[in-house]
Amino acid sequence: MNPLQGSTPNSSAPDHRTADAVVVGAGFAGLYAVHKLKNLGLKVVCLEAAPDVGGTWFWNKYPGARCDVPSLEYSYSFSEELQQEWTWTERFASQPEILAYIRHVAQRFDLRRDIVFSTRVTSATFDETQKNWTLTTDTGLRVDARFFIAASGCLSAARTPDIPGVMNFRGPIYHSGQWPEAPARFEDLRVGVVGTGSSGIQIIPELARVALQLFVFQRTPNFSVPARNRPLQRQEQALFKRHYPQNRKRASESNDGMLGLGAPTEPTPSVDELARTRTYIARWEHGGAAAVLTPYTDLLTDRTANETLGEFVRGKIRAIVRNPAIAEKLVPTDHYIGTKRICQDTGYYETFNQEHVKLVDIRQEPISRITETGIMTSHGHYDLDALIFATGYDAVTGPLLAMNVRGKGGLRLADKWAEGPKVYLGLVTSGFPNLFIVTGPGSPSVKGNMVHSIEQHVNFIADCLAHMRDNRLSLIDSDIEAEERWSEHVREVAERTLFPLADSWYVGANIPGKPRVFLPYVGGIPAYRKTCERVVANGYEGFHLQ
Ligand code: N01
Repeated sequence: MNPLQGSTPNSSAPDHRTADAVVVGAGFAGLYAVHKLKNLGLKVVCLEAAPDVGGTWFWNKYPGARCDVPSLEYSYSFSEELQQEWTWTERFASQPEILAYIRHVAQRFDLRRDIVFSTRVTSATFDETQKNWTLTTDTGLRVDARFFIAASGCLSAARTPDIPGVMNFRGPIYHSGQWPEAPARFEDLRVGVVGTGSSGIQIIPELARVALQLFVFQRTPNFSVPARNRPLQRQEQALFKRHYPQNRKRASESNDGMLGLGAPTEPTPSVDELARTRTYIARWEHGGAAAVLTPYTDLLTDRTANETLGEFVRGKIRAIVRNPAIAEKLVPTDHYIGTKRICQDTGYYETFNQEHVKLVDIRQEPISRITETGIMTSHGHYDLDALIFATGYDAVTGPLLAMNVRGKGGLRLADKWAEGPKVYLGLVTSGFPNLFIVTGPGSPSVKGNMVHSIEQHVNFIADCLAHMRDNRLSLIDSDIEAEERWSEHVREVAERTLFPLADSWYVGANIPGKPRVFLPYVGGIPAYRKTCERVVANGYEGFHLQ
């Protein structure tokens, strides 16, 4: 018998399936996992909560949703034909275009037949006797599989704050990360947006175009830089495609998996203030978060260096927003620039120069409750016809814990991670054999080009499964000490930077009670990849294979 294949006999019941691998999620990660594992000859079932493929790009249909990684790079590299045949229209792709691309991939590689849509996993339990995972779902479907590939995403557990009275509101309520299929209408309405992270900052300028009045309820201002999105010229796209493999390789050698403007080589003190400001201006004009954050080596490790850029961007905000009192409210002062995920916008700060847009600083006037007709703050009532929460996610660990995962001896993942996640290489957590997490905690994931990191992880997993098949191995777990050492390394690397200082979702600060642990690995994609390669070269060092 092939040791990778599940031992449970196939059931004829329509609500019970068996597979070699069950993949949860049909976004970029899940689709590629299905493709790779099928190519290994495995029987794969993919479970997806949404009615279609796309993952985050299915759910985030809000006005203005757009990627902040250049479209030519935010795409799969595994198929030269695919990357040659697809045409991107803009420098930074919009949500509809990315979703169309993902649908094309699903079609082109015939992946839909392996996906069960509109099916949310409610539990995942490891059976030590059978050496199988059993996943149950909200539709009654049960899947037994030897391998469980969690491709459930880092930013898929949307979070709506528990504000009193929210159920009473008579108008429509939206969450940016759970946007409905049916078109939402805001023309001539009085609209409230709660939250000014990346999502809110994209939604707000779009709504300002159509809403009668727009009220932005801001708790903490964020740094945002202009995207300077534009149509892609046919020639520049053709040139890029001509050198696609080389471009991908160069990108994989950068810390964030993107080409950008090249890796910085010198720290801020190596140039005088005038030269530095010129560089900051050039980067600001070039546009894109990555360009603004990467001219010098010490911007995310040294407070003084960071403040040179922070002050530059604060100056830009003050120059754009005409009312100085409003500008001051929009200027971030509670964190070092880039230590919370920096936002990328099109006309965000300019929006506040419009008469019908009002910034409500809810630190000065806290929201007391939501009423049938709007939001009540300590200062008064804001009449609203529609309400949008752009209030973020229980990031990275949230989607995994939501699946109610139980490993060996009935150990709950939630209990194992009560003090924070421990995941060897961000891929495997001990006590949960044959569970692979794609872009899990402790891997570069959200700190770079996600598609790049997804491909690297899925390739690692597929190679590992091939190795297991070839060596007649059926179980993989991580060594508890290797996992501890890796978690410690992830923490140490983060401590060398300014990242842990910010109250960001990177440390779980947005979720009450979530342990404060820096979740992604910030040692850079090349260093991470080399570690993975070394682990494999040393016979899967740090893993237990049986
Ligand atoms: O979520 P966020 P997001 N009352 O957590 C506020 C990716 N992404 O969906 O800072 C009032 O960043 C909260 O305020 P505060 C990207 O990685 C990428 O915007 O907690 N306000 C904050 O302002 C991004 O980082 C793209 O004080 C409340 C906001 O809600 C990640 O997704 C686009 C509140 C949440 O900001 C998440 O971004 C979109 C409350 N009770 C998203 N609770 C691109 O590629 C929370 N807030 C461009």
